[in-house]
Amino acid sequence: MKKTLLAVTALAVMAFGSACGAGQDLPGDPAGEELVVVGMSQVGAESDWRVANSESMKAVFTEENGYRLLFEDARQKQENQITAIRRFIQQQVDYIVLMPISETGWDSVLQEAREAGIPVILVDRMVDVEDESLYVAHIGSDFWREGEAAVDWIAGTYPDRGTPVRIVHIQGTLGSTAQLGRTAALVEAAEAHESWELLAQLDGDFTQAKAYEVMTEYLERLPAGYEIDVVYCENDNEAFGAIQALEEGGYICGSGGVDVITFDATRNALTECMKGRISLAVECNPLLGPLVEETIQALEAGQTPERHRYAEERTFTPDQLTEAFIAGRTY
Ligand code: GZL
Ligand code: ZN
Repeated sequence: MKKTLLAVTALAVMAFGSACGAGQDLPGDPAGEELVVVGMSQVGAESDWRVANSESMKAVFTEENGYRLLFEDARQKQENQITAIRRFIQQQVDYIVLMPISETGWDSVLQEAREAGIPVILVDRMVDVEDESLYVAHIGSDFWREGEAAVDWIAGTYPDRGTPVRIVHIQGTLGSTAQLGRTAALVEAAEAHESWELLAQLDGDFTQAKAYEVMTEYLERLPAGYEIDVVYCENDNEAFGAIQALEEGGYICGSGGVDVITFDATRNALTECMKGRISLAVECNPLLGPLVEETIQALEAGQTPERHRYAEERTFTPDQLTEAFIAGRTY
């Protein structure tokens, strides 16, 4: 009902000029509505991390806090994100918040947003655009640094003593900043340690189902009992799928067996880590809603926000985890 009313209002206002000036607010809003209208394009709901990220946004951008949030789930398709951004432009939202699924393919739609005078804020992953002024700020993670933490752990756990360190690499959504950074750290480290052998690079697309499928297929091609030292999973949901495939293939996951490494460190992964089936969980903080709001508040106040802000992140090993600690985590 609201949308239809809005559409009718928008048409009426277009005929008589917008009620609150271009790019200020939804056209035709009743005078005095001070809600800041945020059009938000989310990647999807592919992982526990993504669900926590969406919840963090919805908890902040509420009417009580002074916002009208238009939230669109792109179901893992870039074209759905581009369609959503064009809809936000037509609705003349005040801000566009984009969690870009991949780095490329954004130049033209972000130019349309700029021509409409709507600031774009990037969250989580990055975009690779010719003109960096197409977005005003980025809040997310340093994925390279996350990968560095993981490969430092491998180097510490497998000191170079001439025997091969056999690593299976399960990548996240190809072309996403999270995949690019976490992959680059591993590939560079594997080149620096001649005893490391990257046995395979599999595309797990950040989902449990895909990781289970590609890991199962890979294990079927391996000689029975072939030694695997590390499985480097670029997010928790991939780790869950890989562990299931490994255990079905007769492997033991954990120290003395296959060392599974994961990124995100959501509660479920921390529980598996506490039990020892995951050897290292690298945190990737999804709770970015408050940081995004700080950026919008700065823009509302006519200030220039920090261009890049990174979430605080750490790593976890089994000895550091207790049920109480995990229960106290918010995601
Ligand atoms: C990382 C984020 C990644 C998570 C995955 O910031 O882009 O996407 O690591 C999610 O769980 O699918
Ligand atoms: Zn991160």
